[in-house]
Formats: sequence, structure tokens, C-alpha cells
Amino acid sequence: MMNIVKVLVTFTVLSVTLQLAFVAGTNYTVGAPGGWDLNTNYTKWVSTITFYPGDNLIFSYATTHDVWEVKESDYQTCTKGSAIKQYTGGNNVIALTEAGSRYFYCSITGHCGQGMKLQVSVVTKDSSSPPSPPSGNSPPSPPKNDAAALNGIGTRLAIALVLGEMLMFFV
Ligand SMILES: *[C@@H]1O[C@H](CO)[C@@H](O)[C@H](O)[C@H]1NC(C)=O
Ligand SMILES: *[C@@H]1O[C@H](CO)[C@@H](O)[C@H](O)[C@H]1NC(C)=O
Ligand SMILES: [Cu+2]
Repeated sequence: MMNIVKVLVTFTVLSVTLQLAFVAGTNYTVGAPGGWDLNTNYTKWVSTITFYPGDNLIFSYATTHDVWEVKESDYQTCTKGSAIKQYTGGNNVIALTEAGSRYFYCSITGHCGQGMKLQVSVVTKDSSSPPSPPSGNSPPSPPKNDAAALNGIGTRLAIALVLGEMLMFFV
């Protein structure tokens, strides 16, 4: 009787852990390793990543900066119009919940013009067409991105399996 309970508990925990391993998105620290500052090329940073729904952007920055999510026209022209959402404080987690483009800049005067702006294209996982790169010059690098994504899933799967086995042993 006790054994059945053990097995049930183990399988429930393992299945939840596995689901988390596959469903949980990836956290990307914007501009890593530099962060959100005046010295990072965000066009370049963003071009190495494919964003999927469920991923998070983590803005980490000195409080002399801020983060505004804005509409595309304001992003393109660095116009300080009305923000979709404003963030301050130096550490913000912004969820990328669905496919589409998102636009961010620092609202401090001059900073957007100096390059402190970020456009993110979120694509669905089964999407056959890759996201168009922000600049027409550099070709996209899907093999690298896919490898990175697989790597992330592989790592999480491995962690989930190890956790599951440990539980199987100890419960
Ligand atoms: C991403 O960051 C959030 C907020 O800090 C945290 O709750 C979550 O566990 C992180 N997810 C991953 C996959 O690291
Ligand atoms: C940022 O990087 C992109 C892509 O690598 C490049 O085309 C662009 O010239 C860079 N911008 C600056 C200001 O260096
Ligand atoms: Cu700034």
C-alpha cells in the first residue's frame, strides 16, 4: 500500500517537474553581460536570440536610467510620447506573453538617440518563418539560435530527470 503511494507521489512530482521544464520560458538579461546602459549595441544583442512566448526580458540597470515600453513610431523616432508602460528601479522582469513585436527605450533625454533602445520580435515555436532581423545587413543565424534553445531545454530536462530520480530514491 505504502509503495503505491510512493510511486504515485513520485510520478506526480516528476510529471509536474517535466512540464515546468518544457513550458517555462527563458530569462534573458537585456544586453548581457553589459545590461541596460549606453554602451551596449542592442541591435546586435537581440540578433543572437530567438524569443518565444513565455520568455522574460530582465532589465538590469543603474537607476539613472529607466525603461519605457512604447509604440513602434515612438521607438523609431525616439519620441517621448505616451508610454504603453513605464518601469523604474533598476530591475524589471517583462514577460513576453505572445508573438509579435515589442519596443522599449530609455526615456532619459538623449539616451534613446544614443542607442538605448530595444526591439524584440517574439515568434511562436512552430512558426516556419524566422523573425526578420532588425537590420537588413546581418544575416540571421537560426542554427545557432536553435542550438541554444535545444541546449536550454536539454539542460532543464536533465535537471528534471535528476530531480525525479533523487525523489524516486528518497521518498
Ligand atoms: C525567471 O525570472 C523570474 C523572476 O525573477 C523567476 O521567478 C523565474 O523562476 C525565472 N525563470 C527561469 C527559467 O530561470
Ligand atoms: C550595432 O550592431 C549592428 C549589427 O551588428 C550594426 O549594423 C550597427 O552598425 C551597430 N551600431 C553601432 C552604433 O555600432
Ligand atoms: Cu538611460
